[in-house]
Amino acid sequence: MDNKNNQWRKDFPILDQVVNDEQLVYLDNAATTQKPQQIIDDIMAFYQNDNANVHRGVHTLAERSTEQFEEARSKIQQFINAKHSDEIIYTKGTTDSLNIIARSYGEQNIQAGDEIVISYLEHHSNLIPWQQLALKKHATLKYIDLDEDGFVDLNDAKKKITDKTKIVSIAHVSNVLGVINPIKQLAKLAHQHGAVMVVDGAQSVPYMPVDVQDLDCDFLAFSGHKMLGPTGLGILYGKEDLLNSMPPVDYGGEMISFVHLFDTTWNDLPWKFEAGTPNIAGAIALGHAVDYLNSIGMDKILDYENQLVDYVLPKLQAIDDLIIYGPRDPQKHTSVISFNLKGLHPHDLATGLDMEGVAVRAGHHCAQPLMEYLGIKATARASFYFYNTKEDADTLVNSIVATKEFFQNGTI
Ligand code: 7TS
Repeated sequence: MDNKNNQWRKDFPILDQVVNDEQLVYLDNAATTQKPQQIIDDIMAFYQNDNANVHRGVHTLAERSTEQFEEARSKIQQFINAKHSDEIIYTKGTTDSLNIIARSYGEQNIQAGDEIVISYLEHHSNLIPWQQLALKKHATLKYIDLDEDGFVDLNDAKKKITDKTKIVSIAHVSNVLGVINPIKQLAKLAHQHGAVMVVDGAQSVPYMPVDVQDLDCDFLAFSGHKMLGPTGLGILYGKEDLLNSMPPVDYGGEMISFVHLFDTTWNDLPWKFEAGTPNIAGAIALGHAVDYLNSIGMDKILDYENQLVDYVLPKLQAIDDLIIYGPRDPQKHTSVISFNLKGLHPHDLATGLDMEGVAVRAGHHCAQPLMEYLGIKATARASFYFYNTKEDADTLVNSIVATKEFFQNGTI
């Protein structure tokens, strides 16, 4: 698990650079992952050889680009084990996908007095759409408590999810606490009460095998850029019968069947939800990203990252004055690790780490209600991917110690 023996690292040219006179150690993968050279080449090749708008022309380039665009959809369908490829909607990202669910399914199904249930650890993308929907419809927004490790608490979920609940929406993996939430049980609970289960998969789909049929979730949202693909392209998965029953939210080209002067009929799935020219190169590149991830195997990626956590978490726990959030047990912690050094603002800590070449994120991580729940303002956060190594972990640990000494003594 050192840099030389990591067979994937060489595919990521961006990692091979010096910042602030130090070798870059990129540990901000929960924000966005780096892209392998193969994907960068594929995007260039598309624009060099095949670029044309999809579904519009009978000419050869249009056929080529449409074929690749739809082939990528099938790859993504298989990747999350969806039953049908028309259950895969291209969106701009997780945020866009969640907003579409709220504006389409939510607007159609939520009435005054209904309940929407989320949790305290949600990213703003899985909070504000529900909060605003509840405000607009005079519905009630309820928050499930977290247990002492930071997991969404199933006992509290049993109290909060009632027959009034229409939507339950929970992050599969937290972008702050590094916990994997019990989605399967939550989906069962939601269904027992006649509610739909929405899963924010932004941090889980890149990191572990995700099977929508096994989870029995009704919707899943995720982003291509957190799983080796380009920015601006994400996925909304929904069960076919639900998507068929939902109105489109954006109007324009592609999403129509017939337009008359005073009314319009909608296109079939998935295009009903894909108004306008989509991010064609992005979708095709995400298909290639899925190929790349499959060539490693999602089980292997999960296993590799678990080994990294086993290695780094005890070392971080051994640093005096370093507070680590989420489970103490490495077996329960994903490779998203948030921490604070006592007496130091996380931005100062992240700046100190940047001086050592280590890229981490600091801030509220778009989870202000979670920060409030934890009684803090912000944290620093290191997040690993399969191209990170034990050497990267050692550099992180040594750099935290060096930063601590610098701020305590003015010297390293
Ligand atoms: N949900 C979770 C759990 C996330 O971690 C993020 C992005 C989103 C939703 C939104 O994804 P987007 O692709 O639509 O922006 N999280 C982070 C993060 O933790 N740092 O930067 C982005």
